[in-house]
Amino acid sequence: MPSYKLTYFPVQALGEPIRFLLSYGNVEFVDERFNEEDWPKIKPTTPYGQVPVLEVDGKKIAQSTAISRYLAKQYGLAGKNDWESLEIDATVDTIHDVRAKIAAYSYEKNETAKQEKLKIAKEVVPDYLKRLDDQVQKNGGYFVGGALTWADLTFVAILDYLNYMMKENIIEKYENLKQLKQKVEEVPAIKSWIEKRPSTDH
Ligand SMILES: N[C@@H](CCC(=O)N[C@@H](CS)C(=O)NCC(=O)O)C(=O)O
Repeated sequence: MPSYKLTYFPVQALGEPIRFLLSYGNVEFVDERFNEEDWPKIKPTTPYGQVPVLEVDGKKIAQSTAISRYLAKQYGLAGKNDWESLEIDATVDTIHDVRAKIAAYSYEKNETAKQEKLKIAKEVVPDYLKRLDDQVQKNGGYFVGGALTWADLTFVAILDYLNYMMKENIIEKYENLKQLKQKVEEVPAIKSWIEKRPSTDH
């Protein structure tokens, strides 16, 4: 069994899909959360100047989606064939497109630009969510193939972050997405991770 260490800010955000996956895989991992003020020291030690970074037997790797896909393959969460894997990738890319729209608004410092970006997010995000909700309905309660995949884990893992940035529960109106969240959170390994993880608002 390899040794795993995940390095990230002390929040869920982009670290959480990886933490969900490692928990699902029932592997031990060091959940290294550094304080904001230590980031300038850590940044040069990362592959691309960003986190999350996973160390696997001491080898460092960046990019949360690539890491999630790698772990998902090992835990049987990457689809039953290449087509399903492709559908999972497309879903995860879409989830990150939603995140990018919301983050553009949330991280904007200029008040005028911020209001404009909020307007865009409020137009675009519900459209994406409606489509994602329909997708879950058509696929037997999961995003792809009627079974749990890393697309489901990714969505539920970053939902608190999305809600925090939008200052609302973005899936309130989407019954299938709400059921998906409940289902993922009831997976025993995920449930016990959520119970034991440090409590943060996003
Ligand atoms: N595409 C990358 C994005 C990583 C990213 O944006 N990391 C942010 C934190 S969420 C970061 O390291 N920010 C500090 C910096 O860029 O100096 C991934 O998915 O891992």
